[in-house]
Amino acid sequence: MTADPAMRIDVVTIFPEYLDPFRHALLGKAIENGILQVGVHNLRQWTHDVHQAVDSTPCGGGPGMVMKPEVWGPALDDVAAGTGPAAEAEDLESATPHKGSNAAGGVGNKTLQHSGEKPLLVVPTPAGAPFSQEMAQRWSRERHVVFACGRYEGIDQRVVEDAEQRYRVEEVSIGDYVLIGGEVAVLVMAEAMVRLIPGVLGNRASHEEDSFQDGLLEGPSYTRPRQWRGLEVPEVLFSGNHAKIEQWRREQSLLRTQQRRPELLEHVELSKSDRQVLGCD
Ligand code: 6GU
Repeated sequence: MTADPAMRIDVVTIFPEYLDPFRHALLGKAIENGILQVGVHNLRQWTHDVHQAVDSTPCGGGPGMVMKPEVWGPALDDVAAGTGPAAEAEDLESATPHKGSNAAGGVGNKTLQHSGEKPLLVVPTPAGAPFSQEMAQRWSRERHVVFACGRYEGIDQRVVEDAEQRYRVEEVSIGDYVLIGGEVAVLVMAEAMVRLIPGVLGNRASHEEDSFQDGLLEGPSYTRPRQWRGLEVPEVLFSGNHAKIEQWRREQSLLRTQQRRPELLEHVELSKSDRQVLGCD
């Protein structure tokens, strides 16, 4: 037996192989260390017909196809409860398993049903609320997160409405452009969320200075050599004066934000010296 992971993620999709990147790098490491459990489920397991149809023509006409409620409903019921095909699914293993933390495999989500709290259901859609660092922060404290990947023109809206009985539901977009399906958006959101779980990033302080954590973009970074292809590392970084270095980094952050994302400055508390840097006194 291994200790309960900090978080379990389940993904329901018609393209399970799209989620393979979960097994690599940071996410794979979190799985290997027993912090994270991931189940990926093929939606077609919940179809009833020989063609395994998951979609149908839209009511009222129009282009594209809409994903069927009779398939999604039972799929989300089973994933919430850890029953049916969802109970049989093998958990994802890291691409580089060697510590054996997940080697038993297939443990499923049976321990989750006693936690009392409804799991979080995230439905990726370009019509969703904008995904943000604040959301990633909030989700990183969840015990069970389920992602429902729609394709085509989306999922019958009644599925989302009905899921409220078993889940807390959020429809979320990762930006103002249209993807073919939610799978890549799930990878984006999961990575942003999982890296914030304590113990996933080696350096605990390292996300306190992230872009967006203080509402500003991060400034430039440098490493040795001090001179490279005729370009110098800014002098101040070798001064040994930490207060001066911090002040310089703040200036760089402010100036870069003003240039690239000026709208972000409206939500940041600016000191007198910040306003001087920005030339708005
Ligand atoms: Cl979350 N899903 C899809 N299909 N397209 C998107 C998106 C999500 N966010 C932006 N475009």
